[in-house]
Amino acid sequence: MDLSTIKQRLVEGDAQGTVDAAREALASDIPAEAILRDALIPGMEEVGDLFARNEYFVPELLLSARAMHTALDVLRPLLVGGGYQPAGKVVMGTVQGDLHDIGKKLVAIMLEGTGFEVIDLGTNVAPERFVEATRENGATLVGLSALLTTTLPAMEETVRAIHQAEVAGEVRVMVGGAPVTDSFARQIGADGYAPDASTAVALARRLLGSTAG
Ligand code: B12
Repeated sequence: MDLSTIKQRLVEGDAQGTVDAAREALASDIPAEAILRDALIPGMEEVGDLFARNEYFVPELLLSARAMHTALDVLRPLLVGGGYQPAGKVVMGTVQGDLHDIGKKLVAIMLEGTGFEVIDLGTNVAPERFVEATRENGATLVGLSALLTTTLPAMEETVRAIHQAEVAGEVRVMVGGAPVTDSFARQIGADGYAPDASTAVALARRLLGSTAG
């Protein structure tokens, strides 16, 4: 099974076909990381391009997103694997008003895979819920995701709420998502920005290292 078939089925929104193709690829010793990096992520990018060109609409996006989630569920245990030392507790969520969660889920999987404990609050998460969950779980890192330019203000508000809460000083905030940039992250007072899931892991390590002691 080649990677282009997996990608093609994801673009077609065929969840079962995507998972079957991914399983066949795994059985022929293609690593889970390669399936993710070289088939699923480029597939979602293509779906995004089709949407931008008005060739795909929301129902097609939903089908491909469902296929992506189903495939991620199959890959997750293989990506997580490993038996690493717990590296820290991270609260993750997509900011209020925003329902996109594929990228956030990928970041969460990569963090789990490298030994972090992740509390995933899901999508459309209010600023106070981030503050509450951080306190309840004693997390020292919060990851905020936003995919819409219209929800960037909610990201800013959430960073402010976390920094104003009593946990301020101990908790670091990292941000990401397609419309987020390094300069926007700095502008809203976030502690770090990463453009993708693997860079997010390096960032999380750096930020938690800097809060140690
Ligand atoms: C799938 C999708 C949907 C699905 C979401 C399903 C789901 N469960 O997530 C559905 C159909 C629900 C949807 C709805 C909408 N969508 Co939409 N959607 C997309 C699409 C095609 C792909 C997003 C995606 O999953 N990418 C794949 C992942 C892997 O990439 P990613 O999310 O960027 O994540 C990576 C990095 O950004 C980073 N990252 C992400 N989060 C975080 C967090 C941290 C802490 C860190 C460090 C890093 C990080 O790491 C990730 C992994 O590498 C994008 C197009 C695109 N190319 O982005 C449009 C897009 C985001 N959607 C768009 C729009 C307009 C909408 C709707 C308003 C459409 C409508 N008219 O109803 C609604 C809004 C709903 C809402 N309130 O949120 C626009 C946004 C335009 C803008 N600038 O604001 C886009 C860009 C499409 C376009 N070209 O116009 N959408």
